[in-house]
This record gives sequence, C-alpha cells and structure tokens, in this order.
Amino acid sequence: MSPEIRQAILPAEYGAKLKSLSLAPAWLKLGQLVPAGRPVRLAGPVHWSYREARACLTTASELVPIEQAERRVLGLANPGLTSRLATTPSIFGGLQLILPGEHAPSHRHVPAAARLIIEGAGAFTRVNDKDIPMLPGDLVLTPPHHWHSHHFYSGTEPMVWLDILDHPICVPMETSFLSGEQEVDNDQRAEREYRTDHVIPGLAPYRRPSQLAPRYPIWHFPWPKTESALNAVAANRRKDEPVHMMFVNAETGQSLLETMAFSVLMLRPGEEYAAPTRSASTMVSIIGGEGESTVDELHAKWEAGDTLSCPTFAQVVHRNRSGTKPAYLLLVDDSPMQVKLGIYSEEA
Ligand code: 1HN
Repeated sequence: MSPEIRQAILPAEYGAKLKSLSLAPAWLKLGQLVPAGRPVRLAGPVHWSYREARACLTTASELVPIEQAERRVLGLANPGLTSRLATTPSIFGGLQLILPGEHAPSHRHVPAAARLIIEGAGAFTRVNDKDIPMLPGDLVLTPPHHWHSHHFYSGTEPMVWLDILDHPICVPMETSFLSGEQEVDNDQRAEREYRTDHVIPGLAPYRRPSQLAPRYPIWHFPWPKTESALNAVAANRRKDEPVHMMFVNAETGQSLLETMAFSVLMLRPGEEYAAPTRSASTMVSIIGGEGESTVDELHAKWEAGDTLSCPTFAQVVHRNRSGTKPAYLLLVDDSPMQVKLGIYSEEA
C-alpha cells in the first residue's frame, strides 16, 4: 500500500491528537527511513576544480578581512546536501586561505579536523602548544578539543589548504560546539604529559605499563616522507597491485581519527584503479598529477588541488592520464565510524 493511501485512512482528528501528544505514525515514514534494497542518497558525485575555487578564494581575501572571518574557508558544499554544509554525508572539506602576515586565532571544538596543505610555505598550525610547519602535501591533525590556530611567520605568497572536518556528523548529533576554556577531556591532560615525537616507525617513547598510550601520538605527516614511502613500495609491487597506503595511529594501528580514515593512493603512469563499492563515503583530494575519475555518472578530469566527492556505494574508477608521471590522491573516508557502528559493508 502506498504511503498516500495509508495517510488517507487516518481521520484528521486522530492526526491532530497524535500531533498534540508529539506522536507520529512511523508506518508512513518506513519507506523513507529504510528504503527497500538501497539507501536514499542525497549527496551527489561532485568535482571541484582547484583553479576555479582558488580564484574565488582570492576574491574572498579581498572582500573578507581575516579578523571578520576567523577562518577564511570556502566549503565544498555538495549540492545534494542542502540541510548541512558537507562534502559527503559525513565529511566536510573546505579550502582555507591566509595571506602573509595574517593569523587565524586559537580555538578548539568538538569536531575532529585535519588539514592537507595545497599551496604555499611559511605558515604554521599551532596544535595545543606545538608549532607544526605546513608544506604542500603535508597532513596535519587537530583531534577533538585540541587547541589550534594558524600563523604566518614568513613568506610572501598566500597559503591554501584543505580543511577536513567531521562536523556533518557532530551537528546532527547535536554535540558540536566550541569547547573553549572549559575542561572537557581528562585524557588530554595525560596526552600533553606523555606525547613525544615518534621519530621512526615502531619506536615509541617509553611508558610504564600502567600509563595509557596517547590517543593521538602523531599530528604531522610531512609529504616528503609519505612520497618516498609510496615510491619505495611502488618499486617492489607488481604492476597489477595497487600502491595504496593508509596512515595509522602509531600506538594502536587504528585510524588517525575516530570518525575518518586517511590513505594515499599512488597511480603509476597510465594506471587505472577501480575502488571497491562500499558503504563508506570518500572525499578525494589530488595531491599531485593529472588524471580522470568516474564516480557513478560523473566523469571528471583533475589536477593538483582538485577535490572529488564519492558518495556511499558509488562506482569509482581513478586513472592517471600521464604516461610518464605518477599521480597521488589523498582519500578521506568514514569507514572507521561505520565499522564502530557495525554498518560498514563492501562488495567483493
Ligand atoms: C575550523 O575550525 C577551521 O580551525 C577550518 O581552521 C574550517 C569549518 C567549519 C567549522 C570549523 C580551522 C572549519 C572550522
């Protein structure tokens, strides 16, 4: 029976009575809440050209003083997701620009964040009390409730990076706020005491068995190290084995953030990679190279700085169009959260 017919048989005064008691006939919504066979998808596959977005960022820097904006960010707003500012159903991507001499003041909040640097040099992100240099391709974490500010110490050209946040999940959960000065997370105090740099993989600062491992032991993943690791792995891989490496928490082996996983895909010259069809949504940022992707009905040619939104269950193929140069893609997906919720699935 169609929802309209089911609706029609409800007497009007009964409907009014339910409403007055804050009750709702869920049987009218079942088709929307749990549609047969596959989910309702509002998020579309989308491609954002960095060249076009960059021009709009320049205009923003002329129109909006940093003091007014606090963060001068153009959100990658998926046109299907009208009720929230989001790139995929769970992930926000935004392009942030700061000019030489500017700084974005310190704040902290519930949503977890990370940044992928796209362009420029001379700026730092301060996470809690540590200055992290930002250079193209670097990945920098700001986990939940970590103080962060952005500072330009030297340099003459604007800096641009991709902000990556999970507020599309925190906002509908009604947990998102600036946590400011309040003491919200006791673990963090422990972290400040025990956190020290992990200089080489697998060699961690000593801690007694009674001490907890820091939840976020590494905040900075410089691109030169990532690139040389990918190139080293590629040298030992067969041509038909993808070069796909994920960033992991050095203490736990888990994803860097609770909600999002970060990985880098290297496409060797001419290589094509078909991603598994899965329940996770993915934001893809092109670190370097030139290529094209198919995401369901979207066909997009991309270059460095471009972003793609791959919705849940999308059919995704990435291809390096160069016959001589590698391409590198950062993939951010919500699989860790879906696994924790027990809802992650993929097709073989
Ligand atoms: C935020 O705090 C930053 O700290 C960037 O750089 C983008 C987008 C939405 C909400 C908070 C930042 C953001 C953001």
